[in-house]
Amino acid sequence: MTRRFHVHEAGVAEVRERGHSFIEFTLASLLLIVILGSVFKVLIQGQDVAQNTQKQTVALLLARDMLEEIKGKEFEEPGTSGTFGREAGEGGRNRSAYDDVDDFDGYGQNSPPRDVDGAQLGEFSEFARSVTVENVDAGNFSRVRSAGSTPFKRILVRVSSTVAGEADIVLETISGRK
Ligand SMILES: [Ca+2]
Ligand SMILES: [Ca+2]
Repeated sequence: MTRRFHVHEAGVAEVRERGHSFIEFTLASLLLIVILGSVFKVLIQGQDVAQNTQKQTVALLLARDMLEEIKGKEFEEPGTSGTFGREAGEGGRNRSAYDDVDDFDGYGQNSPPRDVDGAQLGEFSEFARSVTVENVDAGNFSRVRSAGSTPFKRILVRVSSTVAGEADIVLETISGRK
């Protein structure tokens, strides 16, 4: 009897131990799922940040590319003074005939952006690029003056994403009559 009792005790102990093992295994599994969930979340967030940073860099390069192109032009139509806007033969999306900075005023909003000959840059279809040029006050560059009236022009290049909620990149510079 005594022996059988011991066997029974051992059996109960074994069942209890199995019960503990099962609970521990379940808890460990749940913990692992929670940890893996957090790890995946961090990885996905990291990927989003990296993609966003890459897009912002591309937008910045597109804006800088246009700004450099404009900065390489004359302050106003060669041989004139106080003129503003595109002259004859400088129309449309083809910028190859643009020779002064205000020729770019109102250029765009082009999505995708276009190269100097007006061809669409299809690989940047997620972006739109536009330009604004304004005469500004000689003593206060944030004050806009009528077109052609001052020796300073503010050039604004804006690159925006076609994806809603993403911030625009805006580059600005002041060009002065030399
Ligand atoms: Ca012009
Ligand atoms: Ca011109």
